[in-house]
Amino acid sequence: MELDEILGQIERELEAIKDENDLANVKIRLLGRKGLFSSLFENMKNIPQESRKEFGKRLNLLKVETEERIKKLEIDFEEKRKRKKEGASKIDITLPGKIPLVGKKHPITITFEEIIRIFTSLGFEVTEGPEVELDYYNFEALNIPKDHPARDMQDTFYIKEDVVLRTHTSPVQIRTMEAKKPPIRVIAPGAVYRCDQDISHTPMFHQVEGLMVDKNVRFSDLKGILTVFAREMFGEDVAVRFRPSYFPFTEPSAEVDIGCVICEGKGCRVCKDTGWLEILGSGMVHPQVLRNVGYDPEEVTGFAFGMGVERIAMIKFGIDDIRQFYYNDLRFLSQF
Ligand code: 2U9
Repeated sequence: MELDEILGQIERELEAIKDENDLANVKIRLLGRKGLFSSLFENMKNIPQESRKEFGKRLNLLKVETEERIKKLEIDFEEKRKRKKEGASKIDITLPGKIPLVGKKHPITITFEEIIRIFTSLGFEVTEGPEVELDYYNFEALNIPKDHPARDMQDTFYIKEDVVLRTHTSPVQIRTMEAKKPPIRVIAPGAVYRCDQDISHTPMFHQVEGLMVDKNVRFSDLKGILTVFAREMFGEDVAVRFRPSYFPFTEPSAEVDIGCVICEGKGCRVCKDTGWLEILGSGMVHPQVLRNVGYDPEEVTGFAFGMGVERIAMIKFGIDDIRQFYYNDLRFLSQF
């Protein structure tokens, strides 16, 4: 075999290599024990004496060259394999991590829980009832007359002629009294609905109402319980005052104010320069309401109160627009 022929064969073999498998086979075919170079060296004895030495020298050089080229191909394939492996599992540990969002309680939930904590610690039980309510439980039983503005289509969401979305949680207390005898000491937290919307009203809002009925429940009990509540909710040193008012279902009635938490009574925009903030309404349960549930007002008396949870939350957290609670804006909600 001529050297040129040998060179050509080697070149073709090396060129055809596509992967490490091909390379290993070519290596065996060229450099293996029974490979091309072995057989060429074996055949040297058939070469005439005068050219044998020169041919041997050339063949040796060619073998070394071939070995080097195969070695280089092996290194190339090895590196390619390494790079591929690294690329697949490469993590850039300098990138900032993804911070998971941690849920928070809604400010109305926080306020609900605080109000409930205070009244349950004073011996009140939590009761609940339907949000879609009979006209009777929402109005009639509570001594709210037929011509009262609250009963107008403009002020109440009517489902049917005698079915409404409750406008307060008072029907829960009526149902409680219908179901059991005094002593009664309950609070009724929940959603209520009124046809109304502006900076301080949303069509759905939340109330906590309370009722205590027993022998000898007096106005002083009302004052004591609600003063404790105001101090627990807004601080030991808060000023509390009871101001005469009117509700169809209580007599006498009183609204409860606290000294303005913004200006501490000096007068500001929030308290409209009065120095006071209204936090709830209250009163002695009207004798007619007691009769409506079959109680004898000569035997038992009671006091009741009602507060808007949003209003309490607005005062507590210093929020001036009630609608903020319901925009679902996390920049607002994540502050509490
Ligand atoms: C029964 C008898 C009486 C509950 C009461 C108020 C006064 C009151 C308002 C506060 C702000 C409603 O959310 S608000 O708009 N409530 O002023 N509520 S006395 O009286 C009752 C309740 C049940 C059987």
